[in-house]
Amino acid sequence: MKIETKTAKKTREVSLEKFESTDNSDYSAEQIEVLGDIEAVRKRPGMYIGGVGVKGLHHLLWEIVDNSIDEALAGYCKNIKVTLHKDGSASVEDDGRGIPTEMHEFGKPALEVVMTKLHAGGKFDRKAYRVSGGLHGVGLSVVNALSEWLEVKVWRGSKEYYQRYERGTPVEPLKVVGKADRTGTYIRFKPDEEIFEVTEFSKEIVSQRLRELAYLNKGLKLELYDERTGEREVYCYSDGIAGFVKKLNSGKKVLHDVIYIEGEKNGVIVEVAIQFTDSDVEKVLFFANNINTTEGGTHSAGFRAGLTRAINEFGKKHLKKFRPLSGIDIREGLTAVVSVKVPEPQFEGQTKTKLTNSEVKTAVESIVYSKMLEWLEEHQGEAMKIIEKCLIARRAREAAKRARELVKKRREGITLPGKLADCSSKKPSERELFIVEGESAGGSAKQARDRRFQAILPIRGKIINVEKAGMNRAMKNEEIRAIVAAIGAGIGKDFDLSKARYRRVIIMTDADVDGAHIRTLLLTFFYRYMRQLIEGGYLYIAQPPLYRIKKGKRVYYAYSDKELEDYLKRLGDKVEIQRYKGLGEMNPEQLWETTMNPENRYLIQVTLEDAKKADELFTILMGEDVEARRKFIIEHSKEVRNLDI
Ligand code: 0RA
Repeated sequence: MKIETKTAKKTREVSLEKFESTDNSDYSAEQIEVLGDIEAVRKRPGMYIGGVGVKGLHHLLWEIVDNSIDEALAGYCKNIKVTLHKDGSASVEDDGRGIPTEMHEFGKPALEVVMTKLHAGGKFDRKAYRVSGGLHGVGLSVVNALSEWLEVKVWRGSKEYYQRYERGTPVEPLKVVGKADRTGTYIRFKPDEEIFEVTEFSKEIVSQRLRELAYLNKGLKLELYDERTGEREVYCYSDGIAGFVKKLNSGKKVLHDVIYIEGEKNGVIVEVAIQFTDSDVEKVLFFANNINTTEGGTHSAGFRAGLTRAINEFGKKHLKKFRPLSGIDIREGLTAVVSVKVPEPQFEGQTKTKLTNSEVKTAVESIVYSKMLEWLEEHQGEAMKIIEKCLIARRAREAAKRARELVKKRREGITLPGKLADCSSKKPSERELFIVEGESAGGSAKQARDRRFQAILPIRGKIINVEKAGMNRAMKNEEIRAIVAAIGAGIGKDFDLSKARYRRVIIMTDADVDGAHIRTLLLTFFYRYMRQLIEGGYLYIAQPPLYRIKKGKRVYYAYSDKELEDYLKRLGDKVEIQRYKGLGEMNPEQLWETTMNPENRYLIQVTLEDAKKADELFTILMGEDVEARRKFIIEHSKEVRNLDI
């Protein structure tokens, strides 16, 4: 079919002028309203078609195609042909009833009203399953207003009609141009370059949507002819959405033939195609009145509820000790298309693609439940395969969950250890943790500390040798667990310094062999499992004084033998010297003054090298020769003491 195109008026002003120049006496309120409609659409196209880019451009085409589809849904149209023309226009031809041409309002044919008035409908409004509001269904007048020109042909009542519009306004009245032995509508339009940023139709976008529409409307033949390239494609699927699911699953291992379910309830037409695969992905597409409702809605809720109920009902009836499955496990490996046709659909959500009609949930749920259960009963072998797949999915999910929980529990060390005396400050930057050997020293430290920013964690006796134990066994050790929990930043690969609850972690042990041993064990542990703590400069060793020197009423503390010598030289004789062997020999005030008070104390910041040395030395320490070990510890303990004071 070929329609002669006349030269279009270049600007809107010109075409309006032409309209205004017609006889003023005929200038009715109705005409003013129509002009206002066209102007409104051209002023704010985005309001009607969402934008003036690729999407908005194609929206024009979908508006017409949707109208033809409506004819198909009403049962009058079997073929729709879309052509993308060389001149940038597009046309849609269908074999529906044809747009009504009889006189309508204000002495105008219905066709002209439909083409020029926003939300025109009136007595010609085809209510059945129209997509109203939101994205679609804005009306042909919007397409017309945004087209440089539009031509329409209607075959109806054995006649062929023709009319042409430019930028929404008719350039001539509707005319009978011939006889017809068919019915239908042909609309060809050229998107206005004054309006659209993009004016070239995309073959890919058009063909994809037409194919989708063919799947969604079984038996309907949709043809695409791209005149620009000469390509022609025809889409027609006698098995509708069942074919859609088959295509989605091509290449996958499927557990059974596609299950096709259809039904109608409360005016809602429900169609569902289901096929389970052995994969672990769920792919379910939802459509309402041919719109892909990506945000789901009442149809998706109904589908899930109905499917879950059917499978659980079947499982309960046929399996001993059956524990009801959750929807998540049922839907693993599921491919499905759910398509509903709703008389007055309501859409909400970010992109207006969420269906909210509540009657749809009930309809979908009850149809899917009863028909699915029926299918399962009639195909028990395949039904068992499906149930088995669900049980495997559940087992895998529960195992993964347990594993995750275990890791999490370990990382968090459950809760803060009971023997931790935490500090009150909430600022990690000023918080410090003293790891103190022995209950009695721990007790003194608790009394001595400044509880605002100093926390005390007493640890008992020998902690486990992590060098030998490995992380899992190390984590079973109560002292290690307490340390991990108190620091709160995890352990090993999971360690996250940014989560550390303290800015300084201070090892405070006695100045004897046992103290040195524990310090070395701790250094080894931190080196192996919290290396970032050392690299970040968070780990310290406290230095209690070695000697207390008293002359008269004055007291001095020496932290090394050299310091003691210096004091003795300075103070002369008549001095009392006390050698500290353990933290327990100091009262809380002395411990505060000498070791914990930031004003007076000496702290050694542990470097990675120190810790590495401790780690290496430890391997030797663990030998069988007790005497060698003893000697070694004493030497090593000196090394640590002399690190940097
Ligand atoms: C209004 C009423 C009727 C059909 C149509 C519009 C109609 C519109 C388009 C747009 C493209 N193709 C179309 N086909 C039909 C119902 C007419 C009747 O009752 O006879």
